[in-house]
Amino acid sequence: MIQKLLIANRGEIAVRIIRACREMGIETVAVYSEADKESLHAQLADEAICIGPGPSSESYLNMERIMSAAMLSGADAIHPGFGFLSENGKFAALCEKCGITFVGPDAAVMENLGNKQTARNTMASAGVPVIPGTDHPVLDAERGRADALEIGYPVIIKAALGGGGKGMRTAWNPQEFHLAFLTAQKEAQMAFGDGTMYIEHYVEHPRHIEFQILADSFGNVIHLGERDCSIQRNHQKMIEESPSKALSDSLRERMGEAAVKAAKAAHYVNAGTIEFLLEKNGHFYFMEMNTRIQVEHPVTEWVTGIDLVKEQIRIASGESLEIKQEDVKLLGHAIECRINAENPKKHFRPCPGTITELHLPGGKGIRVDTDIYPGYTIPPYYDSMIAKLIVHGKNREEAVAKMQSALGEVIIEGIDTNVDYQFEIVNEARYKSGDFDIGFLEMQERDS
Ligand code: MV4
Repeated sequence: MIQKLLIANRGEIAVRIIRACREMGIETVAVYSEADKESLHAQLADEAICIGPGPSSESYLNMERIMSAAMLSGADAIHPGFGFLSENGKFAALCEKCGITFVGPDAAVMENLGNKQTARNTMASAGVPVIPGTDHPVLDAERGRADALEIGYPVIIKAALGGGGKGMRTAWNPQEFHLAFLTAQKEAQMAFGDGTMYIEHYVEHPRHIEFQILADSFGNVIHLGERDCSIQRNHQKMIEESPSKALSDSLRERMGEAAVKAAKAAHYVNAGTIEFLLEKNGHFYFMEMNTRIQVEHPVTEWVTGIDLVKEQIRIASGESLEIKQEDVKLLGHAIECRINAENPKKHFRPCPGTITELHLPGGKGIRVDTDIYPGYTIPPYYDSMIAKLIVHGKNREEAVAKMQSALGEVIIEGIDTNVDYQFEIVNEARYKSGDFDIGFLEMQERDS
């Protein structure tokens, strides 16, 4: 049983976790940086402990300070949220060592999946479809060049410790390979301190489809359907929805079975996400597995009626899943727009500052997950996402109409935001048709 939980995070996700705990009768401990003294999460928690200066490296990424706060407050569990330490195997291991429940999978499982090459091999051995590619680490360009020829061009060179687009280059022919490899490897070395690479055939014009899974410590694994996250720019997701227009019931069943198989193969426990690339012809491939609660979890919550954060906490407490696969029904359609403090007209430059005026939409089928309030000053140190606007309708058409209406109502003064940019997207014919792939926003930018 978890009685007191420390949230090793900030912003809207910290608030989201505090709310789940309050409903469950669990005491909450917030940690906050000196830049977050006025933050909502620090005010809403039962206790709040300052863990250091604004820069993340000295606060939200500092394992020792967070662990000290957990010890000091007598917390018996830590929820890492997303970002920061959420996928750090060393932190999960430290929790284990200190006798604190980490709300997530155990360290070894996290590290196996964190290495995209070993994750690929785990999935391939279990019979989960993976993209044709290397089954060994690639450390030098010459070896890679031979592998690429065997795989077939175009290829994509990825960092084993990467994910999210860093340390990644495509090569369209053998002439391009050498430079692409060295560039990707150098970037990987800089970002992750490791130049281990792997190579895959480059899949053109796919959708990004991810499956939410829940796994308890008794070997029960279920999937909660998919999220279509194809609307993104520079590997930053902008709009996510569930269900995906690209999935028939039978494809959903097959991809869902593959997702469950993937989680079982990894000996996964807690909430997790299996990312797939889906080709237009219906072929799908495992890409990576995320071992955290994700930003876009609310769309799944809305179509399934399942509270994912509560399930995470129940699973971490050692409870077994009460939901059976046949009980999971996807009802209606949900869409999420990420609202960022940034200026789309200035290359999406982040725009911290003070919110002078604020109106957020509401009503039937509208949910806003945020930590902002009038007079709040957004600090410059963290991610620019300040709110998530989630809508639910009986079908995609109604959900899109609701998103158009809700975005049109938002007033955030004092800072620049991407609200108008999001409004334009959801009013585009191509977006409304639902016929898009991961190139949608890049296409847009070339047009305008
Ligand atoms: C790919 C791919 C095509 N083929 N792998 C981007 C981030 C990282 N998670 C993997 N990514 C991709 N891997 C193969 N073999 C295309 C991408 C990709 C992408 C994937 C999902 C959503 C948006 C994307 C944007 C550009 C590239």
